[in-house]
Amino acid sequence: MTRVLLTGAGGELGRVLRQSLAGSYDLLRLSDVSDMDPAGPGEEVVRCDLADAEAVQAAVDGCDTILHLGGMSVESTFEIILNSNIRGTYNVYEAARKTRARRVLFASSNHAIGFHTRETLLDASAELRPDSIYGVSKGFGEILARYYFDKFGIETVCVRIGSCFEMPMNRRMMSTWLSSRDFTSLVKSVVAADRVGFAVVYGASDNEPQWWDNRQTAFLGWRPLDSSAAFSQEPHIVNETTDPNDPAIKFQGGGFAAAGHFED
Ligand code: NAI
Ligand code: 15L
Repeated sequence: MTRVLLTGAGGELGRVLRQSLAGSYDLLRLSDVSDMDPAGPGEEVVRCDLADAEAVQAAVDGCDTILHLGGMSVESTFEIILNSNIRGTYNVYEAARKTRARRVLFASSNHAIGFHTRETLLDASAELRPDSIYGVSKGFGEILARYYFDKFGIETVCVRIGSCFEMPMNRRMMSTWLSSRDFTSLVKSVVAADRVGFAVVYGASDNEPQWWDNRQTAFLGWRPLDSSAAFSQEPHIVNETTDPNDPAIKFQGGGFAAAGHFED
């Protein structure tokens, strides 16, 4: 039996997974604070604010696998990030511990390592260098996941998602782009693996140029099939002008690294 909870099911990637994972598991329970379509076959829909521990417990109960995508997905106020990403992720792990869930896929972000320069090839052991309070919250989620594995044996794969959109929107995304198809196959690999322990994988397609090395998670057997190269001749990619000293070009996090502090 594989009973899966998907948080953030009403968001962009949640909606992608709802469609692409349909029928793959015994149950796909969909949860979000925002509106979602009514449940279809094999689905349950549970509205819940991640900051509400009791509601999160009810959403997690009965699920062995959690795809934790819910939360603030860009830079914001500390208050919002605290409730959605920090408290919210803590609530998910506490509920997982109490219900003895087996495995979590944590939707981390490249912004947890966004202050590494583009000429640095990163692997799973790279130092966290968040480029924003949003990135800090993803680093928190990763270290929390580490703790829940070491102390309670709850497995996690932290997926440092690059840029999962229909196509790369700028030259930076030629390296960070992740197709929906590759994202789905990565999620399926994480759910299907016999054992994952605690692991960090970069969610990027088979792009050129590469900034990230996933050899440490070869055990997942995940092979991205798409590549940003298919978009290399798009006018918005060819014609983009870049200044190597611009922080948005220097750092992997791009505009997040270049931006000022959100609360200023
Ligand atoms: P999104 O913003 O479209 O979806 C996030 C969902 O989380 C929304 O439906 C929102 O209502 C829900 N949410 C926010 N706060 C909540 C709360 N307190 N309680 C319950 N639900 C709450 O973001 P997207 O693009 O779908 O991303 C999904 C996850 O993947 C996010 O955690 C994001 O940080 C991460 N990610 C996405 C990337 C991308 O390229 N789309 C890149 C890197 C990370
Ligand atoms: C993210 O973490 C965001 O959720 C997404 O909206 C994009 O900004 C992405 O990173 C990116 O770096 O392109």
